[in-house]
Amino acid sequence: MDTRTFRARTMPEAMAAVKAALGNQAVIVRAGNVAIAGGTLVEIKAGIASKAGQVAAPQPFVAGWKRPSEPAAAPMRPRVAPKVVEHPLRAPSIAPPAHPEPIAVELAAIRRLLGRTLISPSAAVGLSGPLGDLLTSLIDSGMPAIQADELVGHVRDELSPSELADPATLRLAASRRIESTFTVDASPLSGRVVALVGPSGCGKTTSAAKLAALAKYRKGRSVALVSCDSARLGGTEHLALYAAAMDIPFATAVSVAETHDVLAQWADRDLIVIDTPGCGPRDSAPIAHLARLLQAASCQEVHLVLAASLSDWSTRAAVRSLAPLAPSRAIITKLDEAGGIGHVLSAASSARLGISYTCAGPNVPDNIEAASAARLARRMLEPTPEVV
Ligand SMILES: Nc1nc2c(ncn2[C@@H]2O[C@H](COP(=O)(O)OP(=O)(O)OP(=O)(O)O)[C@@H](O)[C@H]2O)c(=O)[nH]1
Ligand SMILES: [Mg+2]
Repeated sequence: MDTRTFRARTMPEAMAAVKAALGNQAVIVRAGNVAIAGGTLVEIKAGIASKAGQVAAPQPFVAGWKRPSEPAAAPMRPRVAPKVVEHPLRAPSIAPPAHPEPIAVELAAIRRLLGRTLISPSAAVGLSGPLGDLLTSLIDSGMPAIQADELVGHVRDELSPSELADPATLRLAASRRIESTFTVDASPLSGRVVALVGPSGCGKTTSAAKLAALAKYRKGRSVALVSCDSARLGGTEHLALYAAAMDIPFATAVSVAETHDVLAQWADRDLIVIDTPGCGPRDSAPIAHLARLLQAASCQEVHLVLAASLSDWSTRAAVRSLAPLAPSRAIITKLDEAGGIGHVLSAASSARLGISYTCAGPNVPDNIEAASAARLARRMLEPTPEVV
């Protein structure tokens, strides 16, 4: 039952340490983050699945070698089921935890992991073989380890041994399962006024220009562009240049009054795309101001723009801090610059945001596509390029 604990800065590093120490038969019992002074580390508890399916502490193995203190093997006796003793005490009443949901979810996940490795020996997923490869590649792609383990468990339960041995069938089943971990909402823009919000540098302005171009050139709609980005030098000029190049009317609106005026002036336009300043996780006052502007604009759709190249922490922080702007969908940008995309799919999913568009390059209007669940799942299964 003993396990070893491995800590590293990232999940791939921790997985590499597990694999180096325990080899391909390693079974992950638990994975998560631990707080240390000055930050967090990824922590994995792992052991080796013995034939009986138990997670055993790694032992030095030399053929014919026996521990000096080991007693001589006892004669075989039939195994007797352990006696179950009813506990005489009543269960103590425990105050509800401060955050019941995450703890309950975490406990359920740990129970499932332990159940799989200890109770159901045949179900243990080690790090070797096609299922092990699938688990490793999902974790490398940024999927949270517990979610990846659960997904691999579902695939294993769903397929027969011969199907598991067929790479194409395994890939198809994995792909379908991956698709069920996030939502795509690629329906056409439903609102007349659409705003793009997100952390700085994630591609809001470029995506606003791309959406305007799609509406004007592919759908023949009358479009206007608005910038609320007065926060920094050149904030509005970037979008103004795109607007001029595409012959689309453009205006700046940085106060509630200006926003009312601009929107009244363009009451006849089919689509108004609003670009906004980048907001960080500590920008609660600018976010509150932006919320007032979007309300003044009667904005019907807010898309949260998330660059896939952003770190897991920054992505989750953006999702949380920009929640007051009530985004309903997410645009994922910079797929061309990112390694794994699992963290951004998981963040969008936990905020219940359907993915509307994906962007894989800076070119306007080319590098934008309506999101496709199958394409994103395929991307999750692609090997993440090594950085040397
Ligand atoms: N490779 C790549 N670059 C992109 C993509 N989208 C935008 N960019 C580039 O990323 C940089 C930032 O894009 P912007 O559109 O200015 O980002 P923003 O969110 O408006 O930035 P701020 O207004 O500063 O918060 C620019 O150099 C864009 O050309 C993409 O999908 N892939
Ligand atoms: Mg911008």
